[in-house]
Amino acid sequence: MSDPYNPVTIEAKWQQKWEEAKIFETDLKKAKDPYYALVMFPYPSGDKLHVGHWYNFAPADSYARYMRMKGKDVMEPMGFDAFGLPAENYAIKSGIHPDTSTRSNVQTMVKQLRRMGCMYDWSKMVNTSTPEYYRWTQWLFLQMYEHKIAYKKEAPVNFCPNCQTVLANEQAQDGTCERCGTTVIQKNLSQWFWKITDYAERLRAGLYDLEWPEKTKTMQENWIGRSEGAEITFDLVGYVEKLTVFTTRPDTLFGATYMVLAPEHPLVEQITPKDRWGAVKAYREQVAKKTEMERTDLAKVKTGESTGAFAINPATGEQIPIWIADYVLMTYGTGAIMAVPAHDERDFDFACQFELPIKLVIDPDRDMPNFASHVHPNASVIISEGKRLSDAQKEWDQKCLSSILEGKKCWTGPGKTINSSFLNGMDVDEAKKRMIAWLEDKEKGRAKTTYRLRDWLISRQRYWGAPIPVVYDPDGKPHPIPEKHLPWLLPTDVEFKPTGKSPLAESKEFIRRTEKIFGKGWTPEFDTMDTFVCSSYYYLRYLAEGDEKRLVDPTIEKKWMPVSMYIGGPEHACMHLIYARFVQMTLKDFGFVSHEEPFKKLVHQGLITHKGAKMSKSKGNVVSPDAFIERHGSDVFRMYLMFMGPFTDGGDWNDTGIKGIDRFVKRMHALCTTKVNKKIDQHEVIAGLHRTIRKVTEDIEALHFNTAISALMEFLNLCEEEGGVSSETAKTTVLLLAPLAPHLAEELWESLGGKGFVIEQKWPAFDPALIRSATVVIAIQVNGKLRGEIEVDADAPKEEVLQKAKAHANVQKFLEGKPPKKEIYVAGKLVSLVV
Ligand code: ANZ
Repeated sequence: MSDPYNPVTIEAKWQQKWEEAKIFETDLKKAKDPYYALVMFPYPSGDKLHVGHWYNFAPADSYARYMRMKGKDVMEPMGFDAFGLPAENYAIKSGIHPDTSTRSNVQTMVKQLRRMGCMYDWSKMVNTSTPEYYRWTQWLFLQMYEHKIAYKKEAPVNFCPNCQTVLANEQAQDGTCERCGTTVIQKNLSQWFWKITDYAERLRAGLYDLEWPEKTKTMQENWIGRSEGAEITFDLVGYVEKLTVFTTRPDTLFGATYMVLAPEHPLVEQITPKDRWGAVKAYREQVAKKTEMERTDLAKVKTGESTGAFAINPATGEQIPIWIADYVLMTYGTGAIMAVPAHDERDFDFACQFELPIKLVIDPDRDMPNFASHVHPNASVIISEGKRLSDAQKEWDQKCLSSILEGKKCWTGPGKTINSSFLNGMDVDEAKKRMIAWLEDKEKGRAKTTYRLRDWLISRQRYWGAPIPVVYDPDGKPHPIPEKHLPWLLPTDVEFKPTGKSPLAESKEFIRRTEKIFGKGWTPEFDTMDTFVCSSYYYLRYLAEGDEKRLVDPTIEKKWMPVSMYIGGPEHACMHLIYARFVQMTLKDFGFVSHEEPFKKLVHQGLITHKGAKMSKSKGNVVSPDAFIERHGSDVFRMYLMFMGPFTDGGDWNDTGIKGIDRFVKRMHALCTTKVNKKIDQHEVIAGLHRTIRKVTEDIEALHFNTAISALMEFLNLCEEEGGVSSETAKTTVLLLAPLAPHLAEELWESLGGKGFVIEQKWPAFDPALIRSATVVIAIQVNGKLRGEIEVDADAPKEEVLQKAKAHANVQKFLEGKPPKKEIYVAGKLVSLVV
C-alpha cells in the first residue's frame, strides 16, 4: 500500500520537478499555436497573497493548463505592478525605503506564488519599479512626446488632500479618491497629459468586436461618452468675439432664453461690465472651492451670477442675458451652454431661481406611456380613496400637462416642435437635422460629436514612480531627454514622504546629474508618472524577455498578441482597461506593434464574500489562505475556491466546504493508488468515464470549474461502488484532474506509470457513441398495444426496468390497478405486459 495523500511533500516535490525541467518556460519563437494566458498583475504590498489573489490566479491557471493539454503553446507570465501608492504607502508606514521594501515584498510574493503551483514562466517576470522596466515607461513617454500625444498644460485637476497628489479623472470617479476615499478637491496646476481624446472614437468603436463582458463594455462606452449634437455660435452684444456652445438639442434653439458660461470661462472677464465685476469675481472664488460632484449635483439649489452682458439668439434675433453658474463645467463641450429652461431640468431650476423666461418649444407627446417620468419637477401621484390608479395617473398627467403649458414645469420628453418658425410641427429628430442644416447654411453652427472622455493626466507629485524624462532649459522650456540617457534613474537621496510638492525636487543628485549632462541652469522634471502608465503596456514587456534594444520584437508581438485570455477584476473597467487599449493603439500608429487591441477576450472573476460581505480588510472578514494551505495543500485550496460557485459569480467562503474537497482529494488519491485492480472496466464505468470527459471539458471551457469538479466527484463515487478501476480509466481520470489539482495529478500520473509530466499529456477525448449507448429507450406495450416509453441505463437489471415500466402514468391507466398476468422484457428494447 502506498502512503496516504500528503500534500506538503507532494506539492514541494512537483514544484521542484517542474522548475528543474523548465516545463513552464515558453519558447516564444518556436511556439506553433500560441495561447497567451494573462492575469492582472498584483501590487507587491507588504501583505501576503490573499484569497482575492488566489481567486483570480488559481482558476485562471487551471484554464491555462487545460489549454495546454488541448495542444496550445501556452504562455502564462507573472509580474509586479510595483510603482505607485500602495508600495509607497507601505514604505511610509514601515519607514523602509520603497525600493528595499518593494524588492523584498516581490521576493515574498514570488515564493507564495510558487507554492500556488501555477504554470508561471518566471523567466519573463517583470517588476515595473526596476530601471530595466521603467526605462520603457520613459521610452513610451518619449514616443508620446514625439508624436504630440504628450503635452503640458495648466488645468484644474483633481487633488487628493490625503494622498497629497493629483488624480486622473478615472481615479476620482465619484468625487472621492480611488485609493483612500477622501473627497477630492480641484486645483489649478501645470501638468502632463496624454491626448487619449484623440482616440475616443477608436476606443468606442473597437469595443464592439471584443469578447468582453457586456457590462464592462457598456461602462467603457459610457465613460467615453459620445454625444451627438451641434456647436452653435452666438454673437455678443457690443463685442466682436463670439460665444460657441455645445448642445445635444439644436431643435430647441428657439427656446434658448439665456446663456450660461462656466465661471472659469475665459470670456467672462472680458464681457463682464465693471459694475458687475465684483459680484462675478466673488462668485468665481466661491466656486473654485467646490468639487465637480458638488457642482453637478442635480438636487442642490442652483447658484449663479448675471454677467450683465447679452448674446443674440441666432434663431429669434432676440437679446438674451449671459450668466455664469457652477453647473456648467469648463471641462465639457465648450464650457458654455444655451439654456432652454422649458426642456432641460437644470436650466429650468436655474430659471425658476433667478426668474428668467421659460419658453415652450416642444409640445409634449400626450400619449407617452410614461408621461410623468419626463416631467420635472415631478411629484408622486396621490390616489384619493375609491379611485383607480390608472384614473389617478391620467388626472395627474393632465395636471402636469397644464403646468408645462403654463411654464410651471419642464418637459424633457418627445413631442412636436412649436413656437419655432420653420421647425414647427416636426418631431425632435427631424427638427434637429433641419436646424443643423439651417445653422450650417447661415454659418452659425455645425453638427458636432463630443466625448465625455478627458485627456489622461499622467503626472504625479509623488516619489515612487518612473521619473518623467523631460528637462527644462534655463528659460523653462521643456526638452525630452534623449533616449541614450534612459533609464533616467529615480534619485535615491529623497525624503519620500508626501508633502503635496514633488519629492524629487529635494534631490541634490538629481539636479546635479541634470546640470552635468545638459548644462548649467537646466532642471529636471520633478513629477513622476501615474502607475497606470506602467501597467498600460506590461503585457508587451513579458513578450520582450528583457530585450534591452526594443520594447518588443515585432514578429513576436504579431504572433502572440492580442492576449488570448485576460482575467482580472471588474474594477479596472474604466482605468487600466482603457489606458492599455489606448497605448496599444498609439504603439500601432507609431509602428511598433501590429495589433489594434491588446485583450481579445476578457473575463472578470466573481467576488468572494464572507459572512455576507465582500471579503476585505476594511470589513475585517479577511481569511488568510496560509493556514488552509498549510493544512490541506494548495490543490485542495484551489479546488475549494473553484467549487464555491461559477467562477464569474464568486461565492461565499465557509470552512466546512474545504473539508469536503479535502475528502474528495484523499479518496481520489486512494482510488488511484490502492484500487487500480481491474483488467477491464464494466460498461457502466466506461460510459460514466466518457460522460465525465464530456462534462469536464464543456465545463472548463465555460469556466464552470465548480460543476467540472462535481462531475469528477460523481465519477469517483461510481468507481468506488465498482470496487476499483482499470489502469487506463484511472489514468484518464487523472488527466481530467490535472488542470484542477495539478500537483496531485502529477503524483498520481507517476504512480500509475504514466510517462512524462501529466501537464504534457493530451486532453482526453470522449467517444460520443459510448455516451449515447449509455441509455436506451424501452417501448412499453399493454396487451400488445404501445402505451408508453421509458429511458433506462443500457445495462439496467430486468427488475428495475419492469418496475419503471409499470410505474409509467399512461401504462398504469391500462393496468387498471391490477398486477399484470404476464411480464416480458426484451433487453434493451421492449416491455410487454398482459392483463
Ligand atoms: C440645450 C439643451 C436643451 C440641452 C435641452 C439639453 C436639453 P450630454 O448629453 O451629457 O452630452 N451642456 C453642454 N456643455 C455643458 C457643460 N460644459 N456643462 C454643463 N452642461 C453642459 O449633455 C449635453 C447637454 O448638456 C447640452 O445640450 C447642454 O444642454 C449641456 F432641452 O443644450 B443642452
